[in-house]
Amino acid sequence: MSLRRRDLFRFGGLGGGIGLIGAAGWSVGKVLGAKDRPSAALPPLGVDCVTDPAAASAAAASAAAASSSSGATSSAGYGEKFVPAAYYAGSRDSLHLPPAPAPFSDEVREFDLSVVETTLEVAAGQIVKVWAYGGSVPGPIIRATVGEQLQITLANRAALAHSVHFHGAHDVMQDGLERVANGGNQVYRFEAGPAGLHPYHCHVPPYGWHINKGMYGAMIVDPREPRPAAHEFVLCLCGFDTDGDGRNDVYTWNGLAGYYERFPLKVPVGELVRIYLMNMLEHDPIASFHLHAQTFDVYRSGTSLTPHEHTDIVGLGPAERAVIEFRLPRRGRYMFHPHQSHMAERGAMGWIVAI
Ligand SMILES: [Cu+2]
Repeated sequence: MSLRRRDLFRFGGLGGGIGLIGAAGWSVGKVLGAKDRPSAALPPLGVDCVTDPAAASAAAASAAAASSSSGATSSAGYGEKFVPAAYYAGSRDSLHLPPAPAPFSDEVREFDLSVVETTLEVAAGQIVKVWAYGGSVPGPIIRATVGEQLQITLANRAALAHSVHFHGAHDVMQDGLERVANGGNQVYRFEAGPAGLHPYHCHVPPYGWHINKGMYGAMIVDPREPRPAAHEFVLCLCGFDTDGDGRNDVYTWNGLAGYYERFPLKVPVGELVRIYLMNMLEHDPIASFHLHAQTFDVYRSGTSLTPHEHTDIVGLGPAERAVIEFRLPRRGRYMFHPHQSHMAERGAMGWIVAI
């Protein structure tokens, strides 16, 4: 069962604090003069700085399990309940390892983004129905060099209408706004550009719903003069509203909650690492990527070869993306996560291991 927002507040002391303040006759925001101060000891404000909310939550879950025999599990820590089973090992490889950059070609590069309906166990025991480009969530990584001709085919094998709209620059007649009905087939042709990282996603309204159901992916457009060789990864922040209340209950990098907590990315010590970051969350106005214990260069949207910033966190609004580069100077586990803690604690915490 998913952890609800009300549970987050239940043990945070916030509601209890307000209640106690009200019971004591204090109004929020009132400034007390010396003569107003009660002589008796002040009542506790109810803001509990001692009890670990996760521990309290775990204790409550344990108590609930004991009383209902429902089998509820602990949610203490960084979302252990979300960590996927061992047999998921390697299942994200094709989604976080982009194809190697290829030399510029005059040949048309062809990609298949046909849409199927399938299911995805986004977190342990939480299976959601998804629409999947090319059968995966996120969809396949598309990679080309700037100026190359692309041909993208979408055969819609799902019941509802869908489309694929690419970010970046292209012929407006190839913008992917038209609905492709069940059984339909649409071919999009455009020139790759500009160099950078561009998401693609369904644009059939309500397109936020379609995106939340898994309809997005990454397109890497390489500059003619390639970026320096590096260990490259794609990390797409994905959210899932599992109960239909218009808010995300599970947060993932590349579709599976807790995946990079159990199966960290591995890189050699001291070698250049490049991550293509993308935020494809619906329902959250802002997200971020934060790396522990090391800073990185940020190339916003990847459209410049000069870094915009050197930092340890980059904010990402919906559909925003960034290319980041860094080296990890010593062996160890380097944590990464959105700095929005509810996202980290609901599945989007991971590790990069330097070996
Ligand atoms: Cu769609």
